Formats: sequence, structure tokens, C-alpha cells
Amino acid sequence: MKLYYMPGACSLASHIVLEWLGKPYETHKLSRDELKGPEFLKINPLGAVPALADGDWTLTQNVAILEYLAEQAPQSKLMGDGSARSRAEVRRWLGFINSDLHKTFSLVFAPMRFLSEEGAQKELAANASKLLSKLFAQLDAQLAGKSYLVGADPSVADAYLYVVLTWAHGKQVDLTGLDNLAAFFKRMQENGGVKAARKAEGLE
Ligand SMILES: N[C@@H](CCC(=O)N[C@@H](CS)C(=O)NCC(=O)O)C(=O)O
Repeated sequence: MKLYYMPGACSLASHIVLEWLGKPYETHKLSRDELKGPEFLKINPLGAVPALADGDWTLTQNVAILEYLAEQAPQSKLMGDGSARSRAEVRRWLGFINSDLHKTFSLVFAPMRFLSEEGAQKELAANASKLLSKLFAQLDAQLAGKSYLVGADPSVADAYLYVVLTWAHGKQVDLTGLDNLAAFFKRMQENGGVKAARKAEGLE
């Protein structure tokens, strides 16, 4: 399998899970220019990472890739503890992180995509950042008394949560008082797969 990624982007979640799987894999690092270049647009017409090639087949979309990777090791806890409810819980948090958090980050990272006037862009980014604080508070509540989002073991949703938390730190999203999230972040920073993926992406 080959993962197309940009350092520190959402593709880092799949990179972490590939490390957790412990099977051989390849990576292809993309620059911003290559992301929108003709070669990669054939792989993902959106010009976005992640993309995962498996033989002659390529998959895009974070959530689909993360779940596909988890299915490579059905005996693992990457999609929960094996029960339908636990799998559904992992999907719940994957959906929350992908559709609510990740999309809101787009407004913080690139408000100029949505508005042309500089003052309006600043207002949009500031309001989006406030919304992110509220969304992260829900994740903090979910982590109360738990090491990971669903159960005692890390799932693919935790890998994705770790990545959006690195963005929150980079963009100074207010996470004051979200102590469960802070402990989660520390735990993940110490995880072997997280460390290996970060090192491979040149983030250490
Ligand atoms: N819906 C897509 C979004 C992927 C996405 O937003 N990727 C970002 C990096 S985190 C990207 O490549 N952005 C480049 C761009 O949109 O120009 C998914 O979940 O895979």
C-alpha cells in the first residue's frame, strides 16, 4: 500500500494507523504544487491528501481510508472492541472530526477561499476558531475517565483527533480547561506509531 501525504496534514492520521498495523507500506510526499498538478489530480481530482493506493486501486477520503486500513487487521481494536455499537461509536467520532472539526478548520486556515475582504476574513477565522473551541469541548467531555475516544484502546478516530489537535495548537485555538484532551494529546505524543509517523514526515 502507498499513502500520498503532505507533512502534518490530515493524511498523518492514516500514516499513524499504517504504523500501528506494523505491515510494510510506502509513502509518497507531495508538495502544495504537486497536490494540484496533473499527475496527482488523476489520483484525486480534488487535489487533496490523503490518497491510498492498494495495487491498481486508489482510495480517497480520510474516513474511508482509515476504515479500510482498520479492516486490514480485523482482530485489532482499530474500529472498536468488535461489537456493532463500538464500531458505530468509532464512526460517530470519525464523522464528527471529519465533518464538523476538519471543515471548520478550513475557515481558520484559508478564510480567503470564502471571502475577499481582509477584515471579513479575520472575522470569519476568529468565529470559526470560537466554534472549534466548542467542538473540542465535546471531545473533552467524551474523553472524561477514558484514555481514548471509544474504550481502552486507540482506534482510527484517535489518530484523526490527534492530528486536528496539532492544528489547534498551531492555530492557537483556545483549549483552556480541556484537561482530558490535554492528557489525551500527551498520551498520543508518547505513542510509538505516532512518533514513527511524525519522524517519517519530518515533524520531530
Ligand atoms: N474530504 C477530504 C478532505 C481532505 C483535505 O481537506 N485534505 C487537505 C489536507 S488536511 C488538503 O489536501 N487540502 C488541499 C486543498 O484543499 O487544496 C477528506 O476527508 O479526505
